[in-house]
Amino acid sequence: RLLAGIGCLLLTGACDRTLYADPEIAVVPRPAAAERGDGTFRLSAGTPVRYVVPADATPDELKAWSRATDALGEAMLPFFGTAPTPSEAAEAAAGAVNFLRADTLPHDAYRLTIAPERIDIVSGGPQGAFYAVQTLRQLLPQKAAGTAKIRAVELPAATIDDRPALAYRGLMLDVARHFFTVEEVKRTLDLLALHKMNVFHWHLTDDQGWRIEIERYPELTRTGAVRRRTLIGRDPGGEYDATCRYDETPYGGYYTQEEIREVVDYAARRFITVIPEIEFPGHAVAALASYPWLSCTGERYEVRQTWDIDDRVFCPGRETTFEFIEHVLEEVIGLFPSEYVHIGGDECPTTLWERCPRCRARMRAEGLDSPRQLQGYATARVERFLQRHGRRLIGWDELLEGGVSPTAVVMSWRGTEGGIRAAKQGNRVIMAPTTHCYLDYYQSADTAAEPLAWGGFLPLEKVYSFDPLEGLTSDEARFVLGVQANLWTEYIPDFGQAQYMLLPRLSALAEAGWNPQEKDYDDFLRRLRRLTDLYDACGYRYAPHGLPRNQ
Ligand code: TNX
Repeated sequence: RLLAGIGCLLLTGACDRTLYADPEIAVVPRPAAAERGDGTFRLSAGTPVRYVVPADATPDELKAWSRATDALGEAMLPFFGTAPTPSEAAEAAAGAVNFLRADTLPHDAYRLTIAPERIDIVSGGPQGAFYAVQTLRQLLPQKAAGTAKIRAVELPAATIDDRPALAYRGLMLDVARHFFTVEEVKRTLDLLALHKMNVFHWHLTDDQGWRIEIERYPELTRTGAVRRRTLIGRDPGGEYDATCRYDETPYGGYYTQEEIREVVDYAARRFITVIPEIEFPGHAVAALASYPWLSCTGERYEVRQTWDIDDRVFCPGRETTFEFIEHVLEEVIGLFPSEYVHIGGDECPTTLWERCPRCRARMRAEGLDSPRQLQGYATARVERFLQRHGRRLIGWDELLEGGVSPTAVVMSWRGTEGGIRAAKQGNRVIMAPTTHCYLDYYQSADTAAEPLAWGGFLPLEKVYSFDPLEGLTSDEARFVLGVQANLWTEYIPDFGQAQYMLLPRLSALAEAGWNPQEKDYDDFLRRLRRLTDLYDACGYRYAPHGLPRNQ
C-alpha cells in the first residue's frame, strides 16, 4: 500500500488512487463513545448522499437538513474534486451515506455508523447531523486532501455515539481593538464549525472603535470607527513589555447592516449563533467621541488610540443616554436573531459619575448608595428593555457588583469565582476565566520568540485541563450554560496572528465544552496530531508549542 501510495504521489494526478484512512478514531473534541468495527466502507465521488425525509418534515426542516448534507459534500470536495448532490429519499440505501432523524436523540446528538455496506448518520436534528459530518471529516485522511485525483477512500468501520455536554461552546472575537474583515470573520466561523462550537460572541464596540452600522446614529461609524494606526513595539521592562504609539495614518473599519446579516446567515448555516456585544456603560470612548452628549461632561473626545481602562464612560444621569442605547439595541435586535444580547459591563470606572451632578441626582432619586449601584440601575433598565423585546441579557461578571437580576446571564472572566457565585444564587453562567480561556495570552514561556502578546501565560495543556464545572454541585452545574474562549486583539493586528493565537488552543477549549470531565492529555495530543492535518489542509496557521512533531 505504501509503495503504491508513493508511486501515485510521484505520478500525482496521473493515476486514480484509493486511500486508506487511519483505523484509529482520532477526533477532537473527543466523542462521548466510539468503537471500531470490522471492514471498511468505500467512499467515492459516486457515493450517493441521501436524506431520509420523515413524513412530518416541514420546509424549514428540509432546509436545515440540507445544511448538514451540503457540509458533507464540502468535506468530500478536496478528495474527489466534486461534491455529491444530496437527494431526498424515502428510505436508507446500501452503498450510500444516509442521513436519518431519530426523535429519541437530542437535537445536537448523533450516532455515526460506518459499516462496509453503508454509512448511517442518525441524529436528533440537523445540528447533530452537522456534527457527525465534522467527525467524518476528521476521519478522512486529510494529509492527502487536494493532492491528487482520488478514486476512493476506504473508511474503517466504526460506531460513534456523541453529544455535547454543554449547550454553549463559544468564541469571542474583539474586532474593536483591531478590525477583521467579513471574509476573516467567516473564516473564524469555519474554525468554530470544525471544532463543533456553536456561539460566536462578536465584540463590536470598545474605546478604540465602534464597528457596527447603526442607521439612526451615523456618526458612530463615521467618527467612531476610525482612529489612528497603532504601532506596537516591544519594550522589555516597560508596561506590558510593549510600547504602543500611533502615527497619523487612519485605521479602522466597520460592518454595514447588510454585512452583519451576511455573517449571521453564514453562521446559521453552520449551526452557530452570533451574539452581539454592545459595551455599556464602560469601554465607550468611541461612542462618546461620536456623540459628546453621551458623556457626563459633554466634552469632545477622540477615539482612543491606546489600550487600558478609560474612565470616560456613558452618563447614566441623562435620560438621553438610555434613549440612545435603546435605539441602538432596537437596530441590533433586528439584525441578530440570538436570544442573548451581550451588553459588556466590564471595567467601568465611576470617577466621572461621582463628580457629575446628573449622576448624583439620579442616585438620590433612586435611593442608590454607591456609584456601583448606579451601574446596576443602568444595566437593569437595559435588561428590562431587552426583555420587552423577548431577549435576555449577558454581561461580564462585574454584573454581580451592581446587584444582578435573576434573569441575567453572567460571563465569568475574572476567574470562575464570579460564575460559581452566580450559579449558586441561580443565575445562568458562561465560564470564560482568564486562567484558562484567554487566548490572547502567550502560549509559550519563551515570550521573546513569540509574537508580542498582552502578557499572561496560557499553554495548551492548561486550556485542556479546564473543567468549567469544578467547584459546583450537579444541581448548581445546571446553571452553567457552557464555556467560551476570548480573543482580545490589542496585540493581534492581523488575521494570520489571530489564527496563530487561536490554534490549537481553541481545540482544547472545544473539548472542555464537549467532554469536560474525561481528561487524558496524551490521548488529546494524539488526536490533535490528526486534527493538525486538517488545519494544514485548510491552510490555517497554528502554534507548534507542545504538539508532537508532525511526521
Ligand atoms: C480585560 S476581559 C478586558 C478587555 C481586555 C482584556 C485583555 C474583559 C471583560 N475586559 O477589555 O482586552 O482584559 O486580556
